[in-house]
Amino acid sequence: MPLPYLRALFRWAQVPAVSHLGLIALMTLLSASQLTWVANGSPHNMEELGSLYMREDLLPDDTPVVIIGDVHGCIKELNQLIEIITNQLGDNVHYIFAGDMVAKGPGSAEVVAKAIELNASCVRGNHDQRVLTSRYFQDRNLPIDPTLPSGLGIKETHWEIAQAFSPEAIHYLQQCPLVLKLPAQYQGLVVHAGVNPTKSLANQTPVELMTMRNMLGDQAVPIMKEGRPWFDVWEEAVANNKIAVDFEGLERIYYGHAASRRIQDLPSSLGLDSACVTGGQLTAVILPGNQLVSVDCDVYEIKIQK
Ligand SMILES: [Mn+2]
Repeated sequence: MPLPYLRALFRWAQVPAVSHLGLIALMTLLSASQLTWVANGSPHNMEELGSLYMREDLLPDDTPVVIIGDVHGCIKELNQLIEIITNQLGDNVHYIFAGDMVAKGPGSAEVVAKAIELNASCVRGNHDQRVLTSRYFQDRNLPIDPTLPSGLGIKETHWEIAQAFSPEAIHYLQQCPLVLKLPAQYQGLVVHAGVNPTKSLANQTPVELMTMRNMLGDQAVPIMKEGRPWFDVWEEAVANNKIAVDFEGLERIYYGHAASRRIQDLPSSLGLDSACVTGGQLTAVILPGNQLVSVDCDVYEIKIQK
């Protein structure tokens, strides 16, 4: 595991020094399902361990924050959106990408280059992860693992993006955590797909955070035809004071991933994926104030009705 990830892990675990004892303490903090995933050899998981946790250090307290929904390689629309925000707020803005910056649209490399140029933060989406997983296999000359979880399986497009990406672009995606805690005044966090309201923040799994759409009982599922939208369950949990202790002060969840649901602006959650790549809009929210800004998008992918 690269050293920066270890450092992030130990910072999260509040283990003061990188040591064998620290590593043991860390492993006991990981949930059983995460350990199983590691043990099964899904290789991207090892790279991801260090990114499971929040990079609070990346977020300045005194700068407006702009969270951008799923870009999916739509570089023209991203540039238009940033131009509108720059005209309104100037350059002293901290951008956060809510995941799925890459794949489907025409400009994955350009979008990541723009994020690097902006010194933007990010959370990792399932498509970003699929590119990282592809690169992992390519670097080691390994065949694709056919048992990857639903929503994280590799398609040709992820494989090709990974082959074409520079080391800098890959590194950018690698350092995107699964959860990003916002500065305290916003009382929220950013995640790609959603959170499982029945569990603590510390016990969320990478698969849930990157792929979930609904809750079926206490299970997060990546599909919409069973169960209820996870954010409905979350809203009820917040309203009834039923969230885990480590979510307190982080009640408003900003997320992407749910293109077919478009903007979902609820008291304790805001869905920002307005389906740019299939000809919808690219949307951002400005904090403080929760102002939504959108641009219309060309059609890059035809949505297949399932
Ligand atoms: Mn997604």
